[in-house]
Amino acid sequence: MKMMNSDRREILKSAAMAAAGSLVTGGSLPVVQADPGVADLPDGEGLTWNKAPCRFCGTGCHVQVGVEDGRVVAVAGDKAADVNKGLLCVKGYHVGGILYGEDRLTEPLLRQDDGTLKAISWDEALDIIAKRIFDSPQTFAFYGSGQWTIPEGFAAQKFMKGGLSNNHIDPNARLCMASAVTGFLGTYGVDEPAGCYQDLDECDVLITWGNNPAEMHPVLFSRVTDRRSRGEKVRIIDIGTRRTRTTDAANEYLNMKPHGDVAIALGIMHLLIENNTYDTSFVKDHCNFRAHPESGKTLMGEAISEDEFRKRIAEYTPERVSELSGLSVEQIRMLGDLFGDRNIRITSLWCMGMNQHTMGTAINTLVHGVHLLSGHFGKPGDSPTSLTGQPSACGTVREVGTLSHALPGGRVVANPEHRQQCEEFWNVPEGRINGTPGYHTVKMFDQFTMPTDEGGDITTMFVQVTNPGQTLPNLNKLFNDKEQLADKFLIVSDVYPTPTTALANLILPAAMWVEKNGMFGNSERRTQQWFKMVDPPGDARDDCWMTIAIARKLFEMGHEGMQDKDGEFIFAVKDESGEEIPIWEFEHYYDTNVDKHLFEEYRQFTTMKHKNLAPYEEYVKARGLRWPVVEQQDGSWRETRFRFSGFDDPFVAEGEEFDFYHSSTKDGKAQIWFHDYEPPPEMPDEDYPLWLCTGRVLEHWHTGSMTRRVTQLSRAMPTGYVEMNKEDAKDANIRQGETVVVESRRGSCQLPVWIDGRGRPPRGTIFVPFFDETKMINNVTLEAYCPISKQPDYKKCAARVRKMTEADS
Ligand SMILES: Nc1nc2c(c(=O)[nH]1)N[C@H]1C(S)=C(S)[C@@H](COP(=O)(O)OP(=O)(O)OC[C@H]3O[C@@H](n4cnc5c(=O)[nH]c(N)nc54)[C@H](O)[C@@H]3O)O[C@H]1N2
Ligand SMILES: Nc1nc2c(c(=O)[nH]1)N[C@H]1C(S)=C(S)[C@@H](COP(=O)(O)OP(=O)(O)OC[C@H]3O[C@@H](n4cnc5c(=O)[nH]c(N)nc54)[C@H](O)[C@@H]3O)O[C@H]1N2
Ligand code: SF4
Ligand SMILES: [Mo]
Repeated sequence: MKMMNSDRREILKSAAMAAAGSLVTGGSLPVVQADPGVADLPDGEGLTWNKAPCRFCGTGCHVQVGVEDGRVVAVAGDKAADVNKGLLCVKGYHVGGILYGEDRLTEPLLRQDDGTLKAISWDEALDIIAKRIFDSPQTFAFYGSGQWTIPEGFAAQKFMKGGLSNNHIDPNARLCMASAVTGFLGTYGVDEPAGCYQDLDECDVLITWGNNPAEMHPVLFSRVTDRRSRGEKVRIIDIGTRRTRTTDAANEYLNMKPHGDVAIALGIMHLLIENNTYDTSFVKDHCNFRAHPESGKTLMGEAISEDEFRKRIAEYTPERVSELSGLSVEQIRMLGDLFGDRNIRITSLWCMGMNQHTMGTAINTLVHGVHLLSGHFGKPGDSPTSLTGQPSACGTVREVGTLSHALPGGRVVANPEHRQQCEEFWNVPEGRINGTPGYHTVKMFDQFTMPTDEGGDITTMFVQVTNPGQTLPNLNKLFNDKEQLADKFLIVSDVYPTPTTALANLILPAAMWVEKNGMFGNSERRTQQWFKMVDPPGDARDDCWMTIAIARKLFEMGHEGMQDKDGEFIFAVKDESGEEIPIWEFEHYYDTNVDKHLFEEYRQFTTMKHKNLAPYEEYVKARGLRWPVVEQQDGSWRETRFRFSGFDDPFVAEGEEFDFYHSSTKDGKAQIWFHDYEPPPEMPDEDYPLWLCTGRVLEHWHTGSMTRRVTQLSRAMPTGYVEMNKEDAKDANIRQGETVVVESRRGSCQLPVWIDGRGRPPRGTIFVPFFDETKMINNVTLEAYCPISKQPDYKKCAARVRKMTEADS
């Protein structure tokens, strides 16, 4: 048995190695692999297997985690999981390795006056934090993450809004999903996609609107490409500003200018109206028209008539759209004809190209509008599908509402009824929740890195599960200035040293992934659960515990906000005899399942917007369930695949085909928006003649803090680079591999040049991934953001590339 186990390990290891190894050579990339020949995963002699969602992307694959002698020794694709059916991408195969980097943080570290770090006890660390918050609760901010588990986010949310009456809590998902959220709210009155991954199994045409799922959602994308190998016909149209691995799998590539997506969507709607090929009955029965009022932009806008819509859209002729977008008139007509054809099923996918956009809310609503106007909606395969990036951006950020304006279950702080409902669920006194939205991410860091006497009114910040010192835009302005500000206090919980911990005053060592219990919510409304399987190293502890332990300190110091209406601790958990379990002491944290307590509390919030969740125990049994999950007469729980569609959604009345039951116009209808095209916030000029786009690569997760510590992944993609067009490089006398300076009006960064590499940018454009902490491209990027979602645009700014001079080295 032992032998077999180590055999198995070798098999898993070598398959993963082979997958990673082949990356170096490029060409046809086996980004996705089936379980390498291990059919069953028998327990025995100390090796146990248990399910968990993958730690990385919003696809939400499930893995089986093999644990032996208290260590994760193997990871395999989970055949029982509907999302990935046993498949994993290279990151998934290596997810176990992220626990075992040599420099894991294992003890709290306090920065001394001379800049060195000194190990301190947890109790000392908690005292320091609690004292700072107690002394100035309203200048404290919590910066969280779409990689928080659902209970972690819920605890942070309750601590801030239900405890401190402080709304300065925002997650990194502001940089990621905010425009998708406002796009859904503006269109359907409620957040998150109506369709599910089954759309990818059933569509005839898949359109990617400037995203690169071959590298960013590899297993999901393989659901489409695998259909071809089974002989099914599916046409993939890739619209992008550069060629990528997704382009390699596409039937057609449509190269657009940055911001061209807005014009393209308007152009398609123009043709649907002009050719009278829109879905008249769907529009009549289920849609209204909408635009911003003249007085300015608002989330919900104002109603316009169909005639008014026709009048405005008439200006977006194929010729004009061609000029704005860079597509040819024929390509625009082709897209118009495609959406005008109701005998095919069309799924649109998008991610950061549309969200990180100063017209982010607008372009999200426009693509929903293209699908609504053409009736390509609500049937399997006919769907506008916004993908999430992080493993729990949906679950923790959107559903739990950890944004500075939001409350759990689709509520907002500005609505007095919503506040009152939350106060009741939390059993806290009326008026506890503050009605003014807190700072969104860019503003929060602006206030933190601004000197206090100049109005910088955030003085203490707690960062969990995110690395803003590398990922905020325009780092010189929004983060690096912290170094000069002695009175500002930065607390960072992470698992490894990062550019963020480098400026932290207090570093807290965190437990990660299967070192703790957890729950995530993926891109298709699927809530997933896992149990702790191994101990964290040293004194590393759960993020959720940290929040509760800080709250407890404040409670003991007499902070009123940490008490509920009955004077009890807001995170009190009692055993069967009614005794309080001291979960704030880490040795007692796992005496009970804190995740389960928090989740059951959170569930109550979810029914108002029909995002109903099942009891915790149902998720223990399942490989995730897609909400709304409703109880059946026989006591079983049923998930929902297609929201708003009568054939599947339990909240659509019997006999109705569709019902947008959270319609902002309260008539069951969705909104088709009109927005005028606006130019990007910064454009190439004489001094900075290139468009700079930034993003990701297959092998690395964001800042590389985890994946760069996995040898196979870092070998496969060892260093950051700048993708250049061959002709541009030739004109500037720049060679393949040469290190150059990439600079903008905000900062600069040195990078080796890669020509005709992973991605191929057209002339006049460059692309840089942001995974390499030794090459900080976010010193160069721009912080301009969408006025409604407040999500910054990392996909376009003006830059130049120049040769290195002596002064640079
Ligand atoms: N391997 C890996 N996978 C990941 C991640 C990771 O770090 N590594 N991160 C996850 C996360 S959190 C996210 S958010 C996703 C991101 O997933 P994606 O959005 O797919 O990837 P990015 O690399 O951020 O986006 C790059 C693309 O933006 C497009 N673009 C540039 N300008 C425009 C424009 O004006 N309009 C439009 N429509 N498109 C434009 C370009 O075509 C370019 O290829 O990936 C998730 N998956
Ligand atoms: N240039 C550029 N910048 C971007 C983007 C872009 O496209 N271009 N995209 C933006 C987007 S979409 C996103 S989502 C963000 C992502 O930005 P970040 O969230 O800042 O990046 P990550 O590397 O995912 O950071 C997660 C951190 O948490 C740590 N960690 C892992 N597990 C745990 C845990 O259990 N507990 C704790 N406490 N820490 C843990 C990791 O070591 C890592 O340092 O980047 C944004 N920034
Ligand atoms: S596709 Fe995403 S969730 Fe699936 S294995 Fe790869 S990184 Fe993990
Ligand atoms: Mo993201």
